[in-house]
Amino acid sequence: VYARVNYDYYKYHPMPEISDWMTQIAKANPDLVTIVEYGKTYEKRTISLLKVTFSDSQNRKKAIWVDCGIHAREWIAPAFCQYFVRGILQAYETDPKMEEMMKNMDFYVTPVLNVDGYIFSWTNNTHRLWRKNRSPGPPSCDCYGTDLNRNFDANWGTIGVSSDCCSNIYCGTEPLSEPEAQAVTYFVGSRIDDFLCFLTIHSYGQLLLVPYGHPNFTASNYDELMTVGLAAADAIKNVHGKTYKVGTSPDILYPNSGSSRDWARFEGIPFSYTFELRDNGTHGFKLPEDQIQPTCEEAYSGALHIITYAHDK
Ligand code: ING
Ligand code: ZN
Repeated sequence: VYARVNYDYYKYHPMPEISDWMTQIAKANPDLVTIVEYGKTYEKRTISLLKVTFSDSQNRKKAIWVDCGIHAREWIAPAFCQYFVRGILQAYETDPKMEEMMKNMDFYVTPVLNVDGYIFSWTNNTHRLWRKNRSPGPPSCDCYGTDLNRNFDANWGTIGVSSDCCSNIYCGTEPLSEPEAQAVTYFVGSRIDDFLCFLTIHSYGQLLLVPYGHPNFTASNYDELMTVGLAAADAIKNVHGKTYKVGTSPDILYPNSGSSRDWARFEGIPFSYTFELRDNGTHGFKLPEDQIQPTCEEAYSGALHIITYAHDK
């Protein structure tokens, strides 16, 4: 049985409160939830995820990946990951389909991947819109931070990036120069064949992006990714009427390289998507707290559509 913890899911929380929440939810649900520490940030903080699964089962399971907070300022994303974990735990109690999925699959959820950046974005209002991690640039450059979603080993450095370490889309000195990108790559890579879904959560723009960000590459299952993505967008719309666009980033906005989504698909994970949550630019990264609940509700519905499709296939 799922034991709830006292937490306001409809407010933004600083990192220590999110870490406490992780500890509490694991402690309260020892048969369902464990904390896995799988990396260190540049500033030597621990990167942790919650593994959610029905733990009696002995057989080798499939797996689902969800990460939030790869970009510091996108505060709605960590809020979503926490809502998502509570959601699947609650559904496990009441919904036979979720029980079945939790018996067959491990859910790996990282509430905050870019821990240093997230903390920095909370330190004072001047840093609220920080995006990157907090590693210093090369000796020739005085700025801080690499864009972690340009640092993965997927056509690294080729398009939609900057080599200027002061840029918000600085891709780093080489693929996986950043410990946060390494942590995801090595953890997911260690059981790559088990993963059915790789969902990486951002804001804002109300988009579901499919691989690839590089216009010269097309995913072998592009048609299926689009069909499933469009159905997920329908599921999202059915909750509060919000429209999400579905497509590759070059088709919808502009190309990019080195994203975790593209890396995951190149490695063979079939259902790899970037979620860009609310809104469409009215509030942007500073999404008001009264929109946390509806945003999470609709995105949960979209994510569950993709996960259920992948499970049933
Ligand atoms: N957007 C993502 C980024 O890494 C993206 C994904 C890429 C969107 C290219 C559109 C075009 O830039 C955000 N908001 O971080
Ligand atoms: Zn982002």
